Amino acid sequence: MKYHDWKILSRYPNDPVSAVLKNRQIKDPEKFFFPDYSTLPKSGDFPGLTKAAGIILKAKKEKIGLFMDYDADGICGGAIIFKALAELKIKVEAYIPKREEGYGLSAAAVEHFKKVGVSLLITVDCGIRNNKEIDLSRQLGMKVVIVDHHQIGEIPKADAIVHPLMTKNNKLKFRDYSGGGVAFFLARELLGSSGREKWLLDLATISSVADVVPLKETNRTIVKFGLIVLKKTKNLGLKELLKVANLDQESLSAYEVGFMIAPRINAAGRISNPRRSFELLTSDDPKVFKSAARELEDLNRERQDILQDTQDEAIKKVIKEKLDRNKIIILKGRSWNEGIVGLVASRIVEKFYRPTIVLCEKGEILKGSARSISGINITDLITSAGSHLLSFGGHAQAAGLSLNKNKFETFNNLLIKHAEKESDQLYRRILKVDAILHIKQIDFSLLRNLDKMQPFGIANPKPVFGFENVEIESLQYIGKDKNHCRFSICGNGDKRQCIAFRALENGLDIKSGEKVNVAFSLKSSYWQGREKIDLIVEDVQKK
Ligand SMILES: [Mn+2]
Repeated sequence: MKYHDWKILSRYPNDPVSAVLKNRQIKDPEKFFFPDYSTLPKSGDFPGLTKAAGIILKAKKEKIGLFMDYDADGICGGAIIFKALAELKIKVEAYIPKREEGYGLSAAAVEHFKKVGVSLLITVDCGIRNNKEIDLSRQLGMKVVIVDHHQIGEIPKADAIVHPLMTKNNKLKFRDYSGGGVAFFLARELLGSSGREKWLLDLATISSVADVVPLKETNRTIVKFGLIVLKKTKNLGLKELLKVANLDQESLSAYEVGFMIAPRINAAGRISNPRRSFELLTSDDPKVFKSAARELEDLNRERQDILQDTQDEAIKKVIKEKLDRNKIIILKGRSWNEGIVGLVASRIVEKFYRPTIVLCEKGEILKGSARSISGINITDLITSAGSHLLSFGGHAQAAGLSLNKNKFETFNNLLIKHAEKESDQLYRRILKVDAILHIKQIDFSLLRNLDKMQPFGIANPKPVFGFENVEIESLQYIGKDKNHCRFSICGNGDKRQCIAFRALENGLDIKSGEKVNVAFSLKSSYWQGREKIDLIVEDVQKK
């Protein structure tokens, strides 16, 4: 299938769960299984928190403006602040920029706030790099509070900055929060740690999962409790969204948040107006949130169609022009959608396992997104050709960039040359297998114990186990296109059911009677009213 090799972390442990915990360097399993809400950072330990809350509460009779990023993290973060202030009967003027307005606070937005009489401006999930716009706001007589989590450059001259990476008065042990996570702490402060803030953990959870921050330490606490809140959310729009999306509220996990809920909230910002997502999450008017939920459902479907078409076109292009012979794939398309190119880049990385940049044309300018593979810092690579770019920024695994069309050839050639220096070893896709087990070790008790490790996601992936030298039996292709493969695996008189999704696409080539090694994760499902265990196949190695 798609992995070059496995990295086996343990063999035949008596207790598979202990083996997984050890692999992840989790030293105190009880603390990990049962996070304690009271271990969230105290007000005084979080930079800027008390000062920002003081400024906001003092301005409660004035007009307060709220600006946020247009993605799921920013919008949920903005909604958290909006709702916390609504609890205190404080109304705010919200401005959600469209993607075309560019990332972060803009002069146009600042002027809008001034025009409508705002005297205090709060930025959420952006602002820390907007020194110029912050200066402008202050020149126009507005106070500014920044609530952000992005990399800090020169510190802007705001009245208060709530940011986990500030060095002054920072007593945080863990600092890798999402923008919405940071907003949650400000909401808690505004509400006087009354406990009311807990109802906002549903939004903080969507932010954390959508922004792919590591689900460990206090982020794990936020998401673990946030999922409980989400299952009984008081957020009417969110409830409606779950209903329209046909999601079972009782069985929500981080997976549904990341792959079903966040994409719908993001869909508006990608191909339409992100204000609709904000309205969904903040309105108590059934007319508003019902139509917003419906619209997001439609936009998400449209987004999926556009993505599929663009992705097909991009993959064809890679194959036809043999772009995957290079150590970086750079693609451009004239009619590609700006809000989609990042998703396309992710799919290309997934398929060809190479760092990838996907650009779309906007007049004389190319704009795009980059995604990378483990071990290659894409922002460093892009920076190595930075003199040919109009703008760029990002982190190790993802970046955004823009350049003049006439610079494309130079940029393209330079980056391909620089990527050549990356070690071949990094281009081998390695599957981490937590433990090789005996077939009989897979049972309901293991499944229950693994469940305590939820929520799974970044930095706490679903455990993967393996069997060695087992035999395939009763293999059949299932599904509409006969693309999925179901088979039994047996050895030493034991037998378990496996399913390999998209088996044909992934190049799975096995027959009944063959001896193989198989790597899998576990899932329970119900069939004819009875619970059973499925082994979801991650990879198969032929003997
Ligand atoms: Mn963010």
